[in-house]
Amino acid sequence: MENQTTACSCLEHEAVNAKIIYNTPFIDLLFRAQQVHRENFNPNAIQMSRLLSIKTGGCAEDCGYCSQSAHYPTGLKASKLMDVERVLSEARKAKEGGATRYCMGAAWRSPKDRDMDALVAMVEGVRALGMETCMTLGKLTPDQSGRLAKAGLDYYNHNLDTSERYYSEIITTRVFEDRLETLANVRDAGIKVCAGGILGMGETVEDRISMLVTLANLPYQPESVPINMLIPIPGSKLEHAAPIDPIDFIRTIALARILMPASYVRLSAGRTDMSDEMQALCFFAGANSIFVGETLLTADNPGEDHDSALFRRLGLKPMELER
Ligand code: SAM
Ligand code: DTB
Ligand code: SF4
Repeated sequence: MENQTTACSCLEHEAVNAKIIYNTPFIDLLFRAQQVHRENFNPNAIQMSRLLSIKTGGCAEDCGYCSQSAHYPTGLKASKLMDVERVLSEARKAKEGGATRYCMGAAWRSPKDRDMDALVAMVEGVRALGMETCMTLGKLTPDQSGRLAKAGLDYYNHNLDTSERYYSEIITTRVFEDRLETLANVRDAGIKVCAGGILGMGETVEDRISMLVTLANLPYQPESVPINMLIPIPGSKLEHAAPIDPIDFIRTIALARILMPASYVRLSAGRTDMSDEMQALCFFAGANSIFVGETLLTADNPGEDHDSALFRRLGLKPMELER
């Protein structure tokens, strides 16, 4: 019975089935993930997104992993919402660097209505440059989602970050259900969903599986699934979290690929702490998207020289934009 999956599709049984997949021998797991990957994507093409922090620091939420929360002495200087022109000039540089998706992030619990005009102008401007647009601004109402959708926002990033069970260990200023509500608002407005989480925050394997099962069983699976490896931020609550075992990380990527066959699985934060070999195994396990550039929002990222060398060694190509 141990190895047999059950036919029932309630979330609890989905998690049991997912755990059986997760625990198959590593080589079998990666082989299966790679098969699923090839049925849905070119295995040698990687989608490239670029991030910009359009409003940094001073955030009211207490996310234990974040450099931008006002609750922790991380030493980060807070700034106001960036000018539209500055955002567009940064976006132009990203396009020249090969990015096809531009993701603008703000350290907010939720946007204020007075910020909406500027946000709309950013979406319209970046779209006009010929890139896909993504924003991550915290909680959104149906109205705000509708305005961003009308401006042409392609994706909204809003992560579950961890399992429902572990959520309150990481964040106390909101609940898991709030995240699901925003995801539903965004989806109802017709914006594509980017939702994933962070590994290496002291969660169990079951928490990681549960988070993926929740994502895979949303009414529609997210088009993008960012999997971040915790970047331990000095001063934050999770500064001293024990690092995740790389093999566990790769297994989780493989499970994400198997549970969400047609989604872009993004190897997101934490690549500066991964070897090239670990990243290569993540790509083999079905990751097919990365953030490019020297910085993420506030933390370091490998940068163009390192990534182009890695792509050359692995024979990977940047994915072209399908529009
Ligand atoms: N304030 C918005 C929100 O939380 O939805 C958007 C920005 S927030 C920085 C976007 C995501 O970045 C978080 O949900 C989390 O998954 C990821 N993140 C933030 N800090 C991180 C860290 N130190 N290591 C890994 N991922 C991190
Ligand atoms: C996501 O899942 N990862 C990105 C993006 N969505 C917004 C952010 C990573 C942030 C890493 C820490 C920092 O740069 O401050
Ligand atoms: Fe604020 Fe987002 Fe950081 Fe949480 S993750 S503290 S909501 S910026």
